[in-house]
Amino acid sequence: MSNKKRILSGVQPTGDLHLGNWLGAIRNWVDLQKENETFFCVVDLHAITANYEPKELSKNTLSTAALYLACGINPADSTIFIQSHIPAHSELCWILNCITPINWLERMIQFKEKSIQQGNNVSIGLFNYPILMAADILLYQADLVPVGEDQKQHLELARDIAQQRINAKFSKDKSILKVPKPMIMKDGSKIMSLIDGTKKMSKSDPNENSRINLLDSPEIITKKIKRAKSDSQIGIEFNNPERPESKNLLMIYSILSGVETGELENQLSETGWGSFKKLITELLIEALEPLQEKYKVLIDDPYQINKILLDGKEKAESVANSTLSKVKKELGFFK
Ligand code: AQP
Repeated sequence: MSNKKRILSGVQPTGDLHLGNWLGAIRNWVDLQKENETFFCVVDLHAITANYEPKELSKNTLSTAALYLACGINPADSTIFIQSHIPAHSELCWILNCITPINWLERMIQFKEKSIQQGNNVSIGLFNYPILMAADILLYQADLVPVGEDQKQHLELARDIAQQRINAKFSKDKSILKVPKPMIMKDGSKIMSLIDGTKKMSKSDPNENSRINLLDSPEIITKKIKRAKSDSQIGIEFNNPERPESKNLLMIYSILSGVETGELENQLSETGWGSFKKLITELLIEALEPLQEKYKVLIDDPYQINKILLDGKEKAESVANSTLSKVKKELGFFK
């Protein structure tokens, strides 16, 4: 038996992956895959909880998988798969729907925020999103789930469902589902919008200038950073709550350069926004170039990606199906 911890995470193929998805999630997954048993999925069933174009969904699903690989997720160390390829996700989701109190979902902040964004077009799927996420995690009996701060509440819900609604209710002496723990990453766990340092950088923000996409060309990166919100003060600070845009760009700079934020604050105490923006533009272009090169090679070779996703499906499905059978047996389904 391996002592490795099992880890599961995923990104929704709702659009072009951005700097927040990389620095807050995928970059950390790369570091985790050697020491742990890692499962990374493209959560396409989650992506349809908002309005979407069918053609875009399949294009984004493939491109998200290719970006995982380009960012350094290695199929020799990790299982990479597409959520909808494994029907057990939807089946466990239904079972969990039936045992979760509705008021647990009514507290979810992300639903409240996203339903405001979506206006009168809100689907039941959006409300149900955290249950599907719980099914994703619990199916793999994950020990740890790397989550950004924004997803912490959803992970707590998955823990409560496993503990209080499945294990405590349906099993007296043994636990049916593993109760996962969150792995909150310190740096980069929340990268903010370039045009409003108090809002999360997000794929679904209608303003393209709010984010740097991982596949943005050097020209586009230069343009977006030029337009990024700044303030009238000299010096780039990290700890001044009145300057969220300064904090955000300094954090990005620190992660990409590997230099501590405190040291950068000292180095940049006399620097104006114009010079700082040039520095961060150069750093971003340099950091994204190798990843973009790898992406181009991968996306031109669909055979290779399809093979990786098929292998991933087989590995993931055997774990998922075994958990689902166990849950169904304990919950009284006739076999
Ligand atoms: N701004 C961010 N900073 C740090 N981490 C982030 N993540 C997303 N945005 C940031 C992390 O990326 C992983 C996958 O996210 P997701 O695509 O599944 O869902 P999301 O959090 O809803 O991401 P977006 O970009 O905001 O997508 P849309 O706009 O479609 O909802 C998660 O680990 C997340 O924490």
